[in-house]
Amino acid sequence: MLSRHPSAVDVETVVADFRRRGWARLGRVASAETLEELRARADDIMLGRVDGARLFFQRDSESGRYEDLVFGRGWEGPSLSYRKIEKLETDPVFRAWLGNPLFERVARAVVGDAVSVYRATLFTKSAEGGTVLPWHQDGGSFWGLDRDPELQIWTALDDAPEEAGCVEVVEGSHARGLATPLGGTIPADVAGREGAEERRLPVDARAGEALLIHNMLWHRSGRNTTGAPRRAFTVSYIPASTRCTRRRRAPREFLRVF
Ligand SMILES: O=C(O)CCC(=O)C(=O)O
Repeated sequence: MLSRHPSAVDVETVVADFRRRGWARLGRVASAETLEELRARADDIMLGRVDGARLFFQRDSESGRYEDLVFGRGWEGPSLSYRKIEKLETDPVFRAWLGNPLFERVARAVVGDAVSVYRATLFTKSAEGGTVLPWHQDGGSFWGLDRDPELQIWTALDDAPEEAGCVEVVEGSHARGLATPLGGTIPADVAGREGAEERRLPVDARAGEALLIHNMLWHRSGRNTTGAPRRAFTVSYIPASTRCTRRRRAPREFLRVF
């Protein structure tokens, strides 16, 4: 699956970078065959060619604006315009990728010996442009956990230059913790006060490249103007001892991967 032997990667340096800046490049790690397989699987899932009953789907908004997204509809028929597909830890192809031995080294170095997955998600920007994703953090009470998670590993399935809506970050922003107790989208006044727009750093990526993204890092992505799809797969790794704190429904159990 990997284009490099896991022991050839200087994980300690990558993790030190991640801790300091809130993000880090792991390099081009997916082999050409794996990339093909992941891309084909993404299309098969979106086009309904495989059973997606256990997955969570959300379509792009008509306008490409985040504010215009419609929630709660799930699968809306075959389309390449789904912006987000979750629960991919239940899909054999994505499950195999998220459990690769290099990600295992990274996850154990950051999270500890026993590792579970909080979420495994495809973020896609279709050839038609996709939807803007505003500044946000991936944690807070919205996530319903007994502690804030830290590590996400993001894999580009396609080239993601700036014009394709690459990930953008506010470097170092993870160090200040949550912007709001709820987590998720950063309110516009808070983003303005912190100068997020001026501090924005576009993190372009090549197909097969993986990034480490701290859950507390302010990050976002824009529309895709390339006319070609920009798909990425992101996985949130948490200590296996993490507990779900939600009360209204049965607490979630997280898949143990390492
Ligand atoms: O790929 C994207 O556009 C967003 C990625 C993201 O927000 C994440 O990995 O947490």
